[in-house]
Amino acid sequence: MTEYFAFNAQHAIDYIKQLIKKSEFETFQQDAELTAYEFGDGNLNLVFRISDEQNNSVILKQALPYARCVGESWPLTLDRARIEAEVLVNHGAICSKHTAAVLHYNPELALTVLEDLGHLQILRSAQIKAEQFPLLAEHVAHYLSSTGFYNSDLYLAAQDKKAKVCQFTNPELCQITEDLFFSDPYVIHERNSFPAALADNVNHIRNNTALKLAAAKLKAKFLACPQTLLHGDMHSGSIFVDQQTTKMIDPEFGFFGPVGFDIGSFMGNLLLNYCAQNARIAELAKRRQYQTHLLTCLQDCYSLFEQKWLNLITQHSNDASLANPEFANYYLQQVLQDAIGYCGAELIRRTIGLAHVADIDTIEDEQARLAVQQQTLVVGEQLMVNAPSCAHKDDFFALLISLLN
Ligand code: SR1
Ligand code: MG
Repeated sequence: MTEYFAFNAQHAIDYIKQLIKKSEFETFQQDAELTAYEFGDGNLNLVFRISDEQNNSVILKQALPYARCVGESWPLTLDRARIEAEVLVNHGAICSKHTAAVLHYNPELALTVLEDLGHLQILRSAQIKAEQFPLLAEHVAHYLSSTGFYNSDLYLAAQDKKAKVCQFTNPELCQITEDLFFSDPYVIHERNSFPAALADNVNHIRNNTALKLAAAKLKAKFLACPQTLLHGDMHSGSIFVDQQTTKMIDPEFGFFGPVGFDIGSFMGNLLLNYCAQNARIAELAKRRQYQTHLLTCLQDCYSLFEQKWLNLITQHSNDASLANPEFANYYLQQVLQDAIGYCGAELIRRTIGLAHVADIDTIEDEQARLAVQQQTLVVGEQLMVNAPSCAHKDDFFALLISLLN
C-alpha cells in the first residue's frame, strides 16, 4: 500500500518509469528518456505531461486533497479521482470515440494516467478565438445520448442500475455543484464574485421570486433524480476538439443525476461564448456569422440528442412498458425543460458565482465586459423562468432567438 503524497514532475517521471518496467502500457520504449512538466490550470488537480525524446507522451492527473483554486482551506475528497477514472471507463465502454482513454489508475495515490490529447485544442480556447467545429454538435449529441441511455433505467436492469448509482455516489463534488450552481448566485455569499457595477443586476436576480423558485426546483431535481450517469461538468473546458475529433475529459463531478443537466451545461457554455462575442468580434457581419454558427450548433446538438434518445428508447429499451413511444415523448419533454433550466443556471452562475469563464473574464474593455455580463444574466434568468412553458424544442429555439436578438 502506497501512502498518498502530492507529486512533483520527478515523481511523475519515476512513476511512469515503474509502469514501463511492468509493461503496463505501450506508449514508451523500456529505455525511454522521459521529461515531465506540470501544466494544470484547472480548479482542482495537478496535471503533468510526461514525454520521451520521440514526443510520445501521456498525461498523469493527480487529485489534491483540497480545491486547488481556493487552497488548503477547502478540503476535498481524493475519491474524486476514482469517480473520474470509473466514469471514463464506463463512458469509454459505451462511446470510446468521444471519451479520453484511461491507461492506468492508482486509488491510493489518487492518480490516473490518460492518453495525451495535446494535439487537440480545448474547446473554450478555440471558441474564444471564434473557431468553428462542424462535427461538434453531432459528436456531443452522440456522446450524451449513448452514455445517457445505456446508463439509465430505460436500458439497465433495475438492480444493476441501483448498484451503479452506489458506485458513482459522489457527495462532496455534488455539493459543490449544489452550492455554486443553485444556491450562491441567489443570495449574498462570500464565494460570489462580480464587479460592483453589476450590483443592480445581481440584486434584481436575488429579488426575483419566480427565478428563485425555478432555481429551487432545478436543485431539487439535481439532488434527487438519479436518471443516468452524468459527466457532471460538461463545460467547454472539459472538451478537446479538432475538425474531426471531439473527446470528453474530466468527469470528476460524475454521478447519477437528471439527463438534462449535462446537455444544459453544454448549451449554457455555447451561449456564454455567444454573448462574449458581442465584445470580441468588432466587425458586425463576422460576428453575426460566428454567432449563427454557435446557435446552429446548439440547435443541431439538442435536436440530434433528442432524436437519438427517442430512437434508443423505442428501439433498444429492455423494458417493454418503457419502450412506449408516448412515454418516450413524455420523458424527452421533461428532459427538454430541465435542460433549458440548467442551461440558464449555468449562464447565471458563471457570471456572478465563484467559477467564471475565460470567454467573458478576459474581455479587456470593462464596459464591454459589463454589457456581456448583463446579457448573460438576462438570458439565464429568462431561460430558467420560461423553461416550463417550452413544450417542444421549437419553443426553446424561438425563446432563445427572441432573447439573443
Ligand atoms: C471549486 S470547483 C469550481 C468549478 O470548477 C469545476 O470545473 C466545476 O464547474 C465547478 O463548479
Ligand atoms: Mg474540470
